[in-house]
Amino acid sequence: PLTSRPVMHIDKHQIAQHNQRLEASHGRRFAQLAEDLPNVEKIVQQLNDFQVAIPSWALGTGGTRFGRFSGGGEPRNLEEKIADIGILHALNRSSGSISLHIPWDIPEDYAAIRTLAAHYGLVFDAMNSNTFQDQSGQPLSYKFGSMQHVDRAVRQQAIDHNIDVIKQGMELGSKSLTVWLADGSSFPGQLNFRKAFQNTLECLREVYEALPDDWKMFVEYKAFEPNFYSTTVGDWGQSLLYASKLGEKAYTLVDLGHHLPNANIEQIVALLLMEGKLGGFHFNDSKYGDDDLTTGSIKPYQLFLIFNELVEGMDSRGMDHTKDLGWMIDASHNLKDPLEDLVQSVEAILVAYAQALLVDREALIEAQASNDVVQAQEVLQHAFRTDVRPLVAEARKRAGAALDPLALFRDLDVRGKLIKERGTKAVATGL
Ligand code: PSV
Ligand code: MN
Ligand code: MN
Repeated sequence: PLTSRPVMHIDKHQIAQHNQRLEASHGRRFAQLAEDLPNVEKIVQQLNDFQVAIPSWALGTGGTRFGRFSGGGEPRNLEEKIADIGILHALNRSSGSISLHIPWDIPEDYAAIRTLAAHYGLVFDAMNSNTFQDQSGQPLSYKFGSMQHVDRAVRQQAIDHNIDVIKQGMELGSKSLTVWLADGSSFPGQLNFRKAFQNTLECLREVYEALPDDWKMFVEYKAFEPNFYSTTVGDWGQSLLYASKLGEKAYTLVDLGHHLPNANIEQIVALLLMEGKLGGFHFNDSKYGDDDLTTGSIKPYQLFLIFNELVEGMDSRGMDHTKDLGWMIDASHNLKDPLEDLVQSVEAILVAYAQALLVDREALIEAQASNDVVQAQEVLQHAFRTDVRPLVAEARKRAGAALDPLALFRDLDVRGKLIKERGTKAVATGL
């Protein structure tokens, strides 16, 4: 039984009523699109099956280190974060899992947390460890790094934390650990690069040893920030080095915001897939750096090109789109309602995925084989310029979700009700 049942929830009847109102216009748009597509049923099914994990830290207003402007009604604890993702999942049926960050999230009663998540149809995606901040009561500081640290005792503390996170994840039914390290240096000469790498590798090895057989470890890279001269897992090459040396349960995780400007992320994705070392994604978008803006809000064509490589690469390796890679959002904002923003992010991901599924593979192969550059571009852009939103909406409808989740969120005044329940001053824990 649930210990606390939130007041705000969305039920089947509200969704059915909403869908009924939109059915006529949706039906027309879908039928028109379906007429031109040979494999529409398969695509709708693939969209239906696709799930994107929601990070627990995206449910509050974050975004900048200069200030925070809460909109009110933010989740005050893990239970309320799960309830928020429950709302999101009820609206779109594509957000069926939550990714926790330890110790921002502190599960006290694992069984109760699992029951609560199951109540909303949610499971636990990757667990995230945190050795980039000092926590209260922690004996040693991470000021000069964690796994790269010159002091073995600091390194041990980071190892112990990661192993503890694995144990917590096992209690919750998670199957993966994401390690993102802020380790690096801000000034030339500060660090011996090779020693920093070796120390980090040694620590990761110890954590890897503690990983259950059916778990994966994701090594996330990031070019800069908080360190601005070097980062010890700074790019996909370094991440791939660690993952290769660690073993078959270790993979590279691509966060879209973690590259130097203009990096060709789709090419990185293609090669990691080829090597069987792509583990998963953190979706977001950026103009400058690790901006963590809404996925698809700045470079939708890049997002489509990434999905194009994913679909092509996964299909050629016989991989299952729904479970062989970890799909997660990693974003945090200052301006938008966090739940509305997540509705937009998930929609953008599904739109890019649908467009990639539309690509005429045979025509593309033919164009490539004959060096027909113009035709290759035509093939890709034909898919990208197709308005696939009716496909995504149809998949939602068939899953029992809302045809227009954002409109329903607003019609039901979800945020207003959350504010009533939690107050205007409620601020989520996290960054
Ligand atoms: C670091 O910028 C990062 O992308 C990592 O995934 C962290 O876990 C997350 O952001 C924290 O906000
Ligand atoms: Mn990330
Ligand atoms: Mn990031």
